Amino acid sequence: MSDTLFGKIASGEIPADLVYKDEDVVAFRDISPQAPTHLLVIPRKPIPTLDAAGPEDAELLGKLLLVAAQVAREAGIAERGYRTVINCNAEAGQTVFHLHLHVLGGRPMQWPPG
Ligand code: D5M
Repeated sequence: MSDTLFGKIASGEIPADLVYKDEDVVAFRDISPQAPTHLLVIPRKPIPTLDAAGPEDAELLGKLLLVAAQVAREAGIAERGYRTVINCNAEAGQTVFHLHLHVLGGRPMQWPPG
């Protein structure tokens, strides 16, 4: 169930540059940063996509957002601004099928995104 790359990072089987962890959520630096600060926030629960989340995950999804805001503040990107992104499925660019929230900051962002 947790044998994706991010499941293995959550369990500690594969190392990552962790910035936060608790019983439900882990956050770490993206290995291929798209901004000066690029963090990933994941649930320990192996939910493959946002589309696969259900009502039973409501509290966990809320916690992901709160942890994203916390790690953004701690990284020093909150005051100037940052972007959160969840890519859902292939056409949106999702490559790792363990739900993850990107936190990007430290440079001006463009809109619309590519
Ligand atoms: O985002 C998947 C993201 O995962 C992408 O930005 C690269 C990142 N990635 C891939 N492997 C690792 C490891 N080992 N550590 C940290 N970050 C990693 P997606 O939304 O699925 O395209």
